[in-house]
Amino acid sequence: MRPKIRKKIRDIIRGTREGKAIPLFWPYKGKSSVRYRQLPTTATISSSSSPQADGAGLSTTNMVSPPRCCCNHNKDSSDLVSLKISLLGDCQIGKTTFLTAYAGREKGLEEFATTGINQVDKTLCVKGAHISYSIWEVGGNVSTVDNISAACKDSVALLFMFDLTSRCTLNNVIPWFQQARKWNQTAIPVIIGTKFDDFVQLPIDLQWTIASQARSYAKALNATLFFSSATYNINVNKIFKFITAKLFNLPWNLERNLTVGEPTIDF
Ligand SMILES: Nc1nc2c(ncn2[C@@H]2O[C@H](COP(=O)(O)OP(=O)(O)O)[C@@H](O)[C@H]2O)c(=O)[nH]1
Ligand SMILES: [Mg+2]
Repeated sequence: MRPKIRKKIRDIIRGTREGKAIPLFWPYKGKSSVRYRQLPTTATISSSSSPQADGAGLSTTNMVSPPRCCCNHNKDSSDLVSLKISLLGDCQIGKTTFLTAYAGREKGLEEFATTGINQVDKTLCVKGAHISYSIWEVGGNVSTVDNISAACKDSVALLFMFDLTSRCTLNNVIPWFQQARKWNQTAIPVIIGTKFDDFVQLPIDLQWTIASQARSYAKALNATLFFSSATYNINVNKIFKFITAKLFNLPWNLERNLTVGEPTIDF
């Protein structure tokens, strides 16, 4: 990676981590080292069983606390709130990397290959209460109705992911959304464009085109849109913070970012 690009990624990361508005425009000039990718499209998903609606009716007025733990771990688990969140999208778009960046260790790959579902738990403390996220990843290349329904049922949020450097994965957000909604009509929908670090190296007009399409999809599906990079930890924690704040009606404002060359946040 060129030193200039590395520096700009560092600037973005610094700005994003500190939660500041990023004062930088990213007019990437010169020849791009990143090519727009053609990834294999998702295996066709056939639907046969009858869908069920599901959701969660949670509300509280606490504020999301900083990552530092504030809980009494000797307490029993009666104050534990479990939240199931599902990641859906084509294969090779960065779901496992995103999951691992947020929650750490993943289950054995062998198990994932067999079941087509990767599930990781992460417990947070919010003002003394334990919140346990159970995050489910549906593997794009081995998706069956059974594992899509298993992941989507009871989820409080559905994260539809695509690779910002692969247009077909963005197009496939629509069929993923349609499949998931058969099993869960109430979960918070979030669209996540992954690999933002690669995306910002594409020509600016291409970035603009992809960002516009992603924003139209998000609007049409009534979803919140985030561009993220798991590799550089851009907008990973923020997505889970957004979901938590929305579920519990917490006083936390998400800032919209529509500047081309910066990690988009739109709602
Ligand atoms: N540049 C870049 N590559 C990424 C990022 N996230 C994942 N990748 C790469 O994308 C490929 C597929 O990632 P993986 O998490 O296995 O995708 P999955 O099949 O959707 O779970 C791997 O080579 C990752 O290293 C990212 O944020 N930036
Ligand atoms: Mg994976």
